[in-house]
Amino acid sequence: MAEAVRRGKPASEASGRLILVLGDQLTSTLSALAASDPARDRVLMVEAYQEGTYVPHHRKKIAFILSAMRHFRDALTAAGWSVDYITLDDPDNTGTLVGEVQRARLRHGVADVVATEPGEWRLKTQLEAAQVRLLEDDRFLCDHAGFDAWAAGRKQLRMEYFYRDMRRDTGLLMEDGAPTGGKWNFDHDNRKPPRGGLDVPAPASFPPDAITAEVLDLVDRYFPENFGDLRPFWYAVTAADAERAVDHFITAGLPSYGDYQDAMLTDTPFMFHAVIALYLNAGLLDPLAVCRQVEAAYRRGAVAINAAEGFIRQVIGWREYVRGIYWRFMPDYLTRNALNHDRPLPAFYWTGDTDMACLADCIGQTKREAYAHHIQRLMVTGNFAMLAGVEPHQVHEWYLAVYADAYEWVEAPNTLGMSQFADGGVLASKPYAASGNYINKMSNYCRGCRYDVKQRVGPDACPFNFLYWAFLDRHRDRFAGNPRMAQIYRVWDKFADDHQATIRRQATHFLDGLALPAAAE
Ligand code: FAD
Ligand code: DLZ
Ligand code: SF4
Repeated sequence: MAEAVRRGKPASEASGRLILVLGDQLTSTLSALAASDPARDRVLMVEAYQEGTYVPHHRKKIAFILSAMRHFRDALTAAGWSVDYITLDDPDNTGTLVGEVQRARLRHGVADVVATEPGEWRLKTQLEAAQVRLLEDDRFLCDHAGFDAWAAGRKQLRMEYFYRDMRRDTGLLMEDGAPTGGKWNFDHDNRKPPRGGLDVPAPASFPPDAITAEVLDLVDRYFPENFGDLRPFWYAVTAADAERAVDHFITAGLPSYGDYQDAMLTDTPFMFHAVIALYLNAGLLDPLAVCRQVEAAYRRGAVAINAAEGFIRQVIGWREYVRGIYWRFMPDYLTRNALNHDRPLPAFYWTGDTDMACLADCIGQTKREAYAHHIQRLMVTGNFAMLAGVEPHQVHEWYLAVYADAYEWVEAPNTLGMSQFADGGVLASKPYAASGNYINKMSNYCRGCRYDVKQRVGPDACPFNFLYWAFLDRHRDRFAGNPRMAQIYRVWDKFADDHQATIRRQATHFLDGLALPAAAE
């Protein structure tokens, strides 16, 4: 990494270079632009068919990226840059980023191509092989060297300690070197179950303009087989509108963000969440600026400390931490399968067609909106895949495809590490496995479900229940010695032998009966 980054030359030594700007690099201060000169150098942006299909990205996600790219092209042009913008339907478009870099080199007689490093190992190796010089991505608060220095010599890379250092570094919610409110973490206040009559705001939405309308037609034509509903399309596609979405969140969602961070309600996809990860990750928002706005809301008394701290922890803590983990452990991270899971992903992940109400709701909204909030991703779809023993790489590809905010640097550690325990405990000290009881406590899903969350076995038993116990039983050798799991194994050990046998049998029968996607059958 550092090798590739160091190869960047200062602008004064270069002339007439090409600057490749990727679909998630829509930031006017991007390192590759800052190191170049609009009077001499030329920007290259490419709508690449391959980038939309190497996993079947959600159609809303593709439309978001392409429309935001086109708006960014216009902003660059207005700022004096020459931009080669290759559209998806350009008859000469080779369909790949590297193919378009080579064509642009020939077109302009330029060998020197520079880019800010991509957020995916796959693309980084492709660009390096094509002799594209990569500059460090300085849109993050913690660079690669900073993360490595933090990680060096530690046995365990726990997010909480990383987060405290980020608070000290940024000064966010700090008073004379101590955390505001006397505690680093107010997570204990952030686990309220949902209650009836909650007034949940809708996220800010933006009607498609002419550029977006054209992109929607293009996506319809080029990606008919991809996952998800394209319309209605309501995302922001410019930095200015993304900032409006932040303002809206701070007024409407943030006051209840902390309290109901883990709560889930049927047909209420966004709860009090910010719905800004797609904008942050595409470069339309600056993470530190957003956190400073949230801190300011706390300081003027508009929101409580548990809301402000909870939000800031996600952005300067988790977001930066998972990026550090990704680059530190790639490329082998992607192949990890510590629990040796090997089942194919069930077909209903692509359709939402299941009797399990919690999964049907989370997958249904994912299809419609390319969005689910953290607890839905972790404790419903992720939890089920792990309890069912699904091969983690298939789970990873699903998450990478279906969410508008998904790029590998952030998606893979969350999926493989946090939700599937496939990294063997790099990220989490114990698996996020839970029975139906957790889902029942944190949502109203079970009330409308064909299964009975109170039953462990039998024809009406909630599948999360018998799958949970069968999972713990299967992985006893790995987890029974974990002090945080000892109590739960004591409960299992008190079950009668025939009850344990019934649980095992029902889990196997249920999993063997799950429909698989056509290709896996
Ligand atoms: P909010 O809940 O409002 O949080 C505010 C911001 O904090 C988010 O916008 C995001 O930038 C950041 N954040 C919160 N949690 C995390 C986290 N665990 N890791 C990194 N950033 C975080 N997030 C992605 O941005 N892209 C992904 O591809 C992605 N895949 C995930 C896969 C799984 C299995 C899980 C369990 C989580 C994943 N997350 C991912 C983290 C989290 O679910 C999303 O960031 C969040 O749901 C985005 O919605 P929001 O903007 O409303 O977030
Ligand atoms: C995800 C995506 C999609 C769907 N399309 C494009 C594209 O047409 N052009 C482009 O430059 N980038 C696209 N991307 C983002 C990349 O696939 C990749 O995920 C990120 O650039 C990694 O940082
Ligand atoms: Fe999900 Fe089980 Fe509740 Fe049904 S009963 S909604 S399957 S947790």
